[in-house]
Amino acid sequence: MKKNNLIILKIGGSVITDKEHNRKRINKKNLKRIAKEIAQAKNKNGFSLIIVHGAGTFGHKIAKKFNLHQGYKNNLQIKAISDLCLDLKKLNIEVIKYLKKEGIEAITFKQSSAWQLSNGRLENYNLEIIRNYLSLNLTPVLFGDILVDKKLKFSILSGDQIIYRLAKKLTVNKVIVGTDIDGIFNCNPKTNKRAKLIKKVNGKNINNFLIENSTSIDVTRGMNGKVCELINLAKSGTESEIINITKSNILKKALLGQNGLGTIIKTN
Ligand code: IP8
Repeated sequence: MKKNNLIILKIGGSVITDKEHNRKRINKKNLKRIAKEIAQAKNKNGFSLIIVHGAGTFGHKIAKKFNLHQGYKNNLQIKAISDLCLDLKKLNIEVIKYLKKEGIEAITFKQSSAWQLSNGRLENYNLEIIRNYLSLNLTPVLFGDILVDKKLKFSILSGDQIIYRLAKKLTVNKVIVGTDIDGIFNCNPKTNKRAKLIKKVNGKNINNFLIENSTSIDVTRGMNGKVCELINLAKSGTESEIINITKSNILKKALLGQNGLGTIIKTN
């Protein structure tokens, strides 16, 4: 693997699950197309790739119902943790299956068996196994999950925090965050037709934008949570871009090196 040839891609849970009806179902059409676009780009440019997918309808509803993001409150949460883990595993298996169908040798890295949180933030996370997978030309696939937490007993790790942690420690060429909207807007584009897309966001101008909370149930703070992680990432020297991967070929273009397809998050 060439050191500077690594792309980290987040596939938003809202894109690959049935967010519209809030059902625990895969959005097969999107997942199939996304896997195809990844394979086409990878075959053309031969980059290494780490994929992180969100939980979508397989995670946020139950996490919210039992307040799993807030840590231990009562024993009803215990069954919910086990149920949530099973659902996340089912979603992850589907993602892996679709990727493999397109010839991408994807492999799950189960973050909750290897890493721990402290107050919702990752602590002592080792990337050795992920590095080894990459050197074997495997494509590690991680996902938003529930982890043991030193302070809260357990909490939720978002895919966006995973992106931040990975990109901070690895030498990455590009960080792409795929969602179901075109990027960051000056107000919520789902509720306001006059919302304007912001092409570049940095630590200074971010406070000028009203980032309303996601319109769906999201325990990891939707777009706000995402932007916070990406601003932190930009501050540590890695820029990222939020793009709409529900639209055909946007992801493929981004993977092939095109910039300016959504909102770029950088320090200056
Ligand atoms: O969908 C959240 O990860 P995200 C994970 O990346 C759970 O925010 C379990 C809700």
